[in-house]
Amino acid sequence: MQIRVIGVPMDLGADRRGVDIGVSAIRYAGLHEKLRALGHSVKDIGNLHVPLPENQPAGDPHVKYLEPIIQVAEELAAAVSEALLAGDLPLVLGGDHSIALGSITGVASFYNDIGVIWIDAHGDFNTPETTPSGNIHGMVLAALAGLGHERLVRLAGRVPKVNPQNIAIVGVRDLDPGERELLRANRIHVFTMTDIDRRGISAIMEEAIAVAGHNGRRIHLSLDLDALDPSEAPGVGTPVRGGLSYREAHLSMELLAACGQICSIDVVEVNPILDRENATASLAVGLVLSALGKTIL
Ligand code: EXY
Ligand code: MN
Ligand code: MN
Ligand code: MN
Repeated sequence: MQIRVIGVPMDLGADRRGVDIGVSAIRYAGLHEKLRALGHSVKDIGNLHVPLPENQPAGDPHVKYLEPIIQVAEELAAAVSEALLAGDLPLVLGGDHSIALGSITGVASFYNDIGVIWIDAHGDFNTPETTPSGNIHGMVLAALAGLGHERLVRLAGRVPKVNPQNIAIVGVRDLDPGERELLRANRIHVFTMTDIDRRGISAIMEEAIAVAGHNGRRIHLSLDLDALDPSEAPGVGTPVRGGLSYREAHLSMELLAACGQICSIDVVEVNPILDRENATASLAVGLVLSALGKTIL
């Protein structure tokens, strides 16, 4: 299959702490060569332009850098749906998790009904009223479910909405009080590290795939590298101890590859400034290869 690589050097959603250079770090980790070695062809369209505001945003501090994030999301949505129209699998490289607003909007505009598997230590389900930081990378899933700032919700709602019941979050271990309530009230399928410890990642991923991919629905995979334990993935913007092991993460990807329903992938929150010899970027490449069938004989 042709993989269309789209770089989005965005770190405004994470308040500018360096995840924008994660895009280059992932490419330097041998992404193209390794995808080709797996038998895929690669079309890399380079990086979208991300405006760099000079200083702290003048707007609402509860949604920092709203305008440039929306502008990039619009462009990314167009690039992703164009890739799908060409029969390619869009592989979106972040950059912080706010870019998923664009990638998922693009996928939803192409497929009428999609599921989302969101692998993350966090819920990313805050609104401007509940956010402790004003960082939009912590609000995107709420916006995709129709909650939060009206400009973010409107962008996501512009296309067939992602049904909140088709969303599964895996790896959660750090929720804010407000988002916990919103996740509960909206009956989002949240699989925490407690669930994983109790039932094992295989059972959890089978259930998450059943939720997101019900009736053969296409699935968008949004992989936040902070879902892994910081001992495996130190180079992330918001590390949280007690995450997925190396094998739990790879088995998750291998099960996703085996289900055959993945239509698009985000890889986000790699922060080379905090990394050790590009280990996290290399891990990200390895996980993408597993999601694209590396262990399927
Ligand atoms: N829940 C915290 C906030 O909303 O600020 C931390 C969010 C981190 C988001 C990273 C991308 O997963
Ligand atoms: Mn406000
Ligand atoms: Mn995230
Ligand atoms: Mn996260």
